[in-house]
Amino acid sequence: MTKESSLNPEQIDYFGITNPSTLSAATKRALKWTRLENDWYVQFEEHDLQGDLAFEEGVVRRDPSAIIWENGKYYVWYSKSVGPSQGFAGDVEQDKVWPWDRCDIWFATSEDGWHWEEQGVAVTRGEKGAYDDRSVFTCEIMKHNGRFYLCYQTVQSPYTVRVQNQIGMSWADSPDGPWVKSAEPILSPAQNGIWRGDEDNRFLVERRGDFDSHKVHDPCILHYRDKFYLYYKGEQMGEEINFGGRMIRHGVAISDHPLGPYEKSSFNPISNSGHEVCVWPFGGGIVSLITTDGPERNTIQWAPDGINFEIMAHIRSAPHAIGLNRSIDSHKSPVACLSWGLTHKYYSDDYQFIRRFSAKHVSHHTAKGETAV
Ligand code: AAL
Repeated sequence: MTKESSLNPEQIDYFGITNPSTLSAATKRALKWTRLENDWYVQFEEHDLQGDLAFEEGVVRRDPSAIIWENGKYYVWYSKSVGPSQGFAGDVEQDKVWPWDRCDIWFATSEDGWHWEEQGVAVTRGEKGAYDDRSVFTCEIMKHNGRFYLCYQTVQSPYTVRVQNQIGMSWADSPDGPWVKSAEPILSPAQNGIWRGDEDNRFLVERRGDFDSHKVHDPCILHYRDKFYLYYKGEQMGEEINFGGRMIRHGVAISDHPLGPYEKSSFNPISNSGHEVCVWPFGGGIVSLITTDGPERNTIQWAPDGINFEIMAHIRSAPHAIGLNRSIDSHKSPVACLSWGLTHKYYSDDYQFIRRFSAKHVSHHTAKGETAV
């Protein structure tokens, strides 16, 4: 606890304290703030795109990958499906249960990042009986040593409530493909939860198991410290609501080779808040934008070792499912790589479309004609 005697005149002046001998609980907390500079703050805006990625009636385009610059243009990959979703009440063998069910991974290119041309399908669902026969979706791109790696979520049919989601991978020597698929998933849920009964209900459990006992989602691989760090979102069997949001956590799995095998870190979970994974290298460590769920939602965090994250900034809000612009040098400043990229927006529960975000660093608040110091 801060003692009044330990306060110096600068602190009293900076925090505008009326009487140092009667500090409120809020002021005692403020005196413990470790970061007073603004280098990690951003404010976001969202904008419509032009061309093939603009909203299209009856079509789902969502969860854009990172953007990369190749062959004189930007490339992005994303989940694409058509038609409305029926949910889980009907025949899950025949129906489309979610907008991200019955997806393939498509790609588009753009010279200016505003006007996009859809180029076609990159990775399709597998043959009947394969681990990815129902949907391939929510992908991320990595270029390493001249080769392109797409990792993505996979589901095997039937898409029941209790079905597990895994992570698959394809690779190619050109961003235009052709893509070669891994024969097996590169990451699977922990197998240590136990369902209660046979009802297709994900909230009924004997034991929850690890934070990723039900689904592994939102993969993103970064080449870091001579290894490959696969960051992902875990969903747990018997998930609960906590702090007004879903109980979503992040983990990391590490490999010597982009194709794996990936070993889950013993430190998992490495975040107890967040949703879609959004990570980039900076300052010798890894930055993570934590959105949507958990008590630490709307924060920007940094881990000097890629694993032990601390909160660097609380921000007002953040776009969903960000596809970062990897052509920006993320080492320039903590939030440089957020200057623009892609996101998705819900037109309705059935249809989502891809948009562009921009973000600016917040360093002053001035009126028109007023000068900041
Ligand atoms: C997204 C991601 C994953 C989920 C679904 C599609 O926001 O977290 O991709 O499976 O929603």
